[in-house]
Amino acid sequence: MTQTLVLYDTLSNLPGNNWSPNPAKPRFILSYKGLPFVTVWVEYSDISVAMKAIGAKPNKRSDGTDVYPVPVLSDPNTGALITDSLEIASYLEKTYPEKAIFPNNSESLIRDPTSAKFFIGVRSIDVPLPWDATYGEDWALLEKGYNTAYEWYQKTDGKWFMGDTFSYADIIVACRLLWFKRVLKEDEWVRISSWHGGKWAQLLADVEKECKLA
Ligand SMILES: N[C@@H](CCC(=O)N[C@@H](CS)C(=O)NCC(=O)O)C(=O)O
Repeated sequence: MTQTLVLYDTLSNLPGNNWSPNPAKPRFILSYKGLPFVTVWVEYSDISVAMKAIGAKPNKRSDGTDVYPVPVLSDPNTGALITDSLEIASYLEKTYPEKAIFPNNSESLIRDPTSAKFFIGVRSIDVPLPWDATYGEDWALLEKGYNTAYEWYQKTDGKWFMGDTFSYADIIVACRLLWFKRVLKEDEWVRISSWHGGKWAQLLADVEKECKLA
């Protein structure tokens, strides 16, 4: 029987805690694959010290210094301790291949620099907090990112990024949306929800349902 995996995530004052987009990605995968897991919630200010203390590997900041972020996944079934949402996704797919999240060799697509278009598009959805009245221009940028993502979604017949095939790409998009939904003021989320005929609120709801998190 599979032993319970441990996901390290960061706390919030929101009901249910869950808000941060990168730790949300492994949460969606664990739930999608039906793996038993618990969450250890870490105060944002304690993340670095706490993750170093459990022996997690650091990531590199752009200036080359170490950072010890969440998510981190501990798997007592194998002894693995993995840092970084994409590394965790790879690990889970390799170790628990049932209910694939990288169908059609899409992991190499996400990792391949020549396929960066995909990733840049997903990243261009990313606009830093805080969201306030000065966001006029960034709203335009954000909407542009979603226009691009919408075009990609329109290129297939099904509701997922790969048509009828659910994949990690949908989880990435959904986790960004989840973050917006959780941290933005309600009217700001309503604004995003109104784009493309309600596509984004629907996609988030669909991915939550597919991952049994709804
Ligand atoms: N590339 C990492 C980024 C993770 C990340 O940015 N984590 C934030 C919380 S969402 C963090 O732990 N920051 C801690 C810090 O900066 O000290 C991933 O995808 O997992």
